[in-house]
Amino acid sequence: MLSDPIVALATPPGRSALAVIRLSGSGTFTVAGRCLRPFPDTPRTVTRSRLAHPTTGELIDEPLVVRYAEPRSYTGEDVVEVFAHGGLLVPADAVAAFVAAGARLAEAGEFTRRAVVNGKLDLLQAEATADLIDAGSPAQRRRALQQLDRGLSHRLEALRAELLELEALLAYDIDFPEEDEGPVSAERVERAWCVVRDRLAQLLATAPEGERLREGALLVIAGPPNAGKSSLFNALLGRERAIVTEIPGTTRDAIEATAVIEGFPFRLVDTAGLRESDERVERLGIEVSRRYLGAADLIVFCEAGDEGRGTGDGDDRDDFLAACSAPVIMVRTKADLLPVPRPPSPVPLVSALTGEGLDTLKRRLAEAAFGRLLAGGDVEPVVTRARHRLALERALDEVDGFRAARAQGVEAAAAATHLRAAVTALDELIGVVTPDDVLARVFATFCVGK
Ligand SMILES: Nc1nc2c(ncn2[C@@H]2O[C@H](COP(=O)(O)OP(=O)(O)OP(=O)(O)O)[C@@H](O)[C@H]2O)c(=O)[nH]1
Ligand SMILES: [Mg+2]
Repeated sequence: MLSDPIVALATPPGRSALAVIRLSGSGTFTVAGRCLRPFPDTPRTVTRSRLAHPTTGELIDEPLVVRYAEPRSYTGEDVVEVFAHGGLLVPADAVAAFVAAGARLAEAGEFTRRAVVNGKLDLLQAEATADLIDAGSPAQRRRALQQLDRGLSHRLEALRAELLELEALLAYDIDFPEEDEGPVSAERVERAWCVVRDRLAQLLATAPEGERLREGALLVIAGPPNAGKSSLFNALLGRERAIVTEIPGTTRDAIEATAVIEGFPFRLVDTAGLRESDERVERLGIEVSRRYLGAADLIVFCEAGDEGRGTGDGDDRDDFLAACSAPVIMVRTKADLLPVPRPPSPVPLVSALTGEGLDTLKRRLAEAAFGRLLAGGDVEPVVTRARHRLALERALDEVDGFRAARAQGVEAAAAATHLRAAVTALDELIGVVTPDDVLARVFATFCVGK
């Protein structure tokens, strides 16, 4: 693994009070020292310095500088952090000066990658770092922090230890194959197996909501024309994003926007009203609606409350609902138009106009899309990426393979290879043994400077 000195701007370019430039690698102090006078002589102490180009000597800024000596740094290498003034020119000139002094521009995620390689972070923590930066809702932030705190890593390590114990139980069988009833009974192995299998399956069961938490739940608002879909969409977003008129067929194309509902991330989609139409553009719009409905995590089906069973044909609606694979929450819109006292309604009433029923609807949406996470609080670890899910599926397959092999009378040593394979899957997931291509895939999505 290369440890040559790298440099990057750790903050986004643009008008700002400060910009942070970071350097890491062996020889970093020498490189940085060519540009910074004075160069801090004590680690972890802020020093006021002058930053100049190493060859022209031109003054670029008067920044604050901190140096961290390896291994006590983010990357585990010698690191220098420079707090310069922000804007477009100063940070760019500062980076250019360090490059002229011998540093190389860092690749995306290269600092964190080095932290992983040097054992400062495991792979799950590295991913959590990226998740924390990308978090757009409180639930995402809390989840990322928990994973950064090794919540998921601890759980996986515990699972790994249990698999190794199960393997150790078998060792008796391997050592004393002739004995009918060895010191470890078959029931004991079976019990231990059940415990590990359950834990693996439980963790794997968090994947759908965990992945949804990272990406935002796709919530599609559907229903007949003029049902108040766009009005509800705007009300949930808290801004007038979609056009609303009294003309049925107003919304043609699907409109997508992100929203935080009850602290959870959602991708809201407003769609064209569903009806038979001879109009070409509208028909295309309805086709788009159907595609979104096919991909939805959750559907809100609107019917106007003031029009009896709704503006749509009841059979159409039932056909539509039968064809949806995602959970559907029915709502009656325009509740304010209903007579008071309200007629009894089996479905929740909402009014985009007065806000009535919106809080209840929001809670139901969060419950429907993230019920398991809500129930587990922030304590239970959750898997949030396809990478995690695939590794756990592999581990579970091997654990099942182990039991099947035992049932078929395969000798203990051979059956145990399944347990080994399951342990390897968990090791790769945590990042104990990480093949280069796994590292490359994980860090491909990082930003430069992280
Ligand atoms: N009183 C009242 N009127 C509403 C409410 N929500 C929507 N409307 C009215 O109903 C009409 C249709 O609203 P939209 O939100 O455009 O309905 P839509 O379902 O998006 O309609 P299409 O895009 O044509 O399918 C407009 O005149 C809105 O002002 C509500 O909560 N109360
Ligand atoms: Mg609309």
